[in-house]
Amino acid sequence: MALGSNMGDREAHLAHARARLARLPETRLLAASGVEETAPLGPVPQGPYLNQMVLLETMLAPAELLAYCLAIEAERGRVRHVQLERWGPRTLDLDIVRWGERTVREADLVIPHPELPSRDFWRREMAELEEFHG
Ligand code: PH2
Ligand code: MG
Ligand code: MG
Repeated sequence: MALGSNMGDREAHLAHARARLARLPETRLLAASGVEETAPLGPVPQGPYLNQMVLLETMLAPAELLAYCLAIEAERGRVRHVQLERWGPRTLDLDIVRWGERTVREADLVIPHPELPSRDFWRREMAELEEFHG
């Protein structure tokens, strides 16, 4: 799962996300990559991000994990605007990037994440977690 923040206390938002993910039911946080600052991608002018990747082991279903992610984002005051939401600034963004070898193609959830091939920092952070893969 990818963590991202470019508004407010970015470190605190990521720390909150790690703590909350680690305490989800039937879920363990197995590893976390380093936190890195990255230039904003996309068409919207905005500040730099802190990004990080974490490795979870969970018995939750993908849709259940997604629902928890949206709730955790909301805890950090994230407001979803109609316009520019897809690329705009955010206090906390939690994206499910990979789920082992599984694929998901739902209206609100696509795994692997479609941006994975184009985000060097995601692939770099994921490589840091490689040694923990089963
Ligand atoms: N997320 C976005 C848009 N742009 N840029 C960086 N550097 N990192 C992100 O996580 C990011 C972004 C939409 O989710
Ligand atoms: Mg995102
Ligand atoms: Mg997102």
